[in-house]
Amino acid sequence: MVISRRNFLVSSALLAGVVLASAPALADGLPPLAKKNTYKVGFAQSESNSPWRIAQTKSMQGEAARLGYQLVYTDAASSAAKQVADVNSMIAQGVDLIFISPREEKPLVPAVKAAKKAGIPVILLDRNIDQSIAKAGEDYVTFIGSDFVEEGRRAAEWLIKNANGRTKIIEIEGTTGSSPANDRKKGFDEAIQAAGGFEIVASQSGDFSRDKGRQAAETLLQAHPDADIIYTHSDEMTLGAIAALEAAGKAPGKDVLLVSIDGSKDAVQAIVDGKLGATVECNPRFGPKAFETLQKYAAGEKIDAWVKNVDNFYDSANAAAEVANAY
Ligand code: GYE
Repeated sequence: MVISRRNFLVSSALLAGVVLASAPALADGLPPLAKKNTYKVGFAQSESNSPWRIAQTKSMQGEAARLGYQLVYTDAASSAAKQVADVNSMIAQGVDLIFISPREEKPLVPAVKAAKKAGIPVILLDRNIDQSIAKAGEDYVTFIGSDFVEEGRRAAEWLIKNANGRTKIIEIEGTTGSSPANDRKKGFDEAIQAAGGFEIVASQSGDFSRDKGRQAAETLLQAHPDADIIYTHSDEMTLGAIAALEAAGKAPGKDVLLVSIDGSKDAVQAIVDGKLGATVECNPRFGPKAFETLQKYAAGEKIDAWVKNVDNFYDSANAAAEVANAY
């Protein structure tokens, strides 16, 4: 087929029109979201390896179903590269908005920017991305989640009051490069240093997983047999550390004091059983707040850069009463 000059010009203009329609003039602003009765929304989950993740996914799916919205759900199976591909496929499917729980702070930044470029607003859930290269209100609408620095600080404050002469701490960190691992370390380490009298004898990642937490605890307990405190950044890793202690013939809660973060049912039960000292809740129930934020955004309301979740706290004073309410 021979394309005439006129046809060529018309089709170029059409093409330009199409490109403009799918990528509105955003300049520095965020992509708008039309007010509609129903939406097709993406949720790019990072992994499903803990009760925390499962509770979060359930809360998102439950609220989407309640509202009658279509939810395109993906599970990155602990791979930041897969999560980037998942977001790109949601962009290709033309969803109205994408919720992302970014596994790590840096690798998800290009995916967030690609969504903006395609005219799709992004709301970050539970973990943040690197604030030196991406910003709420510019690259994404907002971050909904807990104050992880505060969570680490609360764990330290409980420990400072309840250590009873114990001083040598093993710290088991979350996923390297994730915002909760960075911030829970910062909050805890700073408060412990300020209190004085404690020593963090080793600090190593357990990737927020029960089995890797168990392995890290096993290795670090061998290298530091005199450690008498274990702080981990998540309950799954704490449950792994409890298993490692028991395998080494030590009594968790007595020989070694444990303090944790997340507030899962198994961890609250471990407090009732006297094996775990305390756990700072990290609230995983995002659904209602996530979709309410979407609706506010569509209505043109101003959204704060950080929509904070409120966290509970469990120790021997309330664990028995609260275990039924924990996730
Ligand atoms: O604490 C941990 C999970 O990102 C805040 O991720 C979340 C953390 C949660 O794997 O257990």
